[in-house]
Amino acid sequence: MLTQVYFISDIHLHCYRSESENRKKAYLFDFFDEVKKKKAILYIVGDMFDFWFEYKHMIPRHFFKVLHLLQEMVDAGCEIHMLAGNHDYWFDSFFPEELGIEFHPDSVEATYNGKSFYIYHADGILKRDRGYRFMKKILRNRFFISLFRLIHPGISFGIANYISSKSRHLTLRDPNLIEEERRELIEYGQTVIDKGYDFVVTGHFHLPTDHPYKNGKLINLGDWIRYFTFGYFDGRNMQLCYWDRNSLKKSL
Ligand SMILES: [Mn+2]
Repeated sequence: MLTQVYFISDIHLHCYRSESENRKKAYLFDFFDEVKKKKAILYIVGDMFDFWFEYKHMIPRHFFKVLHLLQEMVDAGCEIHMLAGNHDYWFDSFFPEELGIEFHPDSVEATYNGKSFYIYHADGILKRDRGYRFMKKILRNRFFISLFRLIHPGISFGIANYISSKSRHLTLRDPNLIEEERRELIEYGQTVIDKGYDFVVTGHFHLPTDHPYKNGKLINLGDWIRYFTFGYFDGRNMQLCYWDRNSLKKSL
């Protein structure tokens, strides 16, 4: 049987309960179920969590169920890869050691059935992201991380919740800016495909995109806030799919 690979990103799971959060989780768990049944490969291409910061001895309780399901998928024979996003860069040894999930702090290159993939959250690739690229270096600095770890989790996760509740980034985006971002993202994908890859899979932009170029494609995975989109490689072809939200199996 041909290797099947699923890709998902930007789920932005929050550390609080709400109706929309419960709905998002219900859809996500159904999606996980499909991947598990197929014993497929899954790439989580960044920002699965709206905030993840790993302490040495503890994990955040609100993510217990999702972590448990990931472990069940691994036990069932799925191979799972977790890429860093800009909201959830601060992973340590928990995913590889406790869950058997490979963590990738940057981009990943892989080949399945003769097709080559370049997989990247793709934060900081835009021309206007210069300031962010500088911040990224600080935020990923080992010394900074060890200082941040001294903050009590009640405070650090509290701050993260406060910031995400104030963030209106997604609802206030200027449509012109969105199209400019999509253009630049497609250009970026073309540059990578020109280097010899078949498929470029990105997250971060929340702009569902399935753009053929040469013999390959640039895919932006959209998100699980508004679009509920995922990438699916059936062994030969890659496409962006929309999760069927009418087929909810679990009760909300
Ligand atoms: Mn992101």
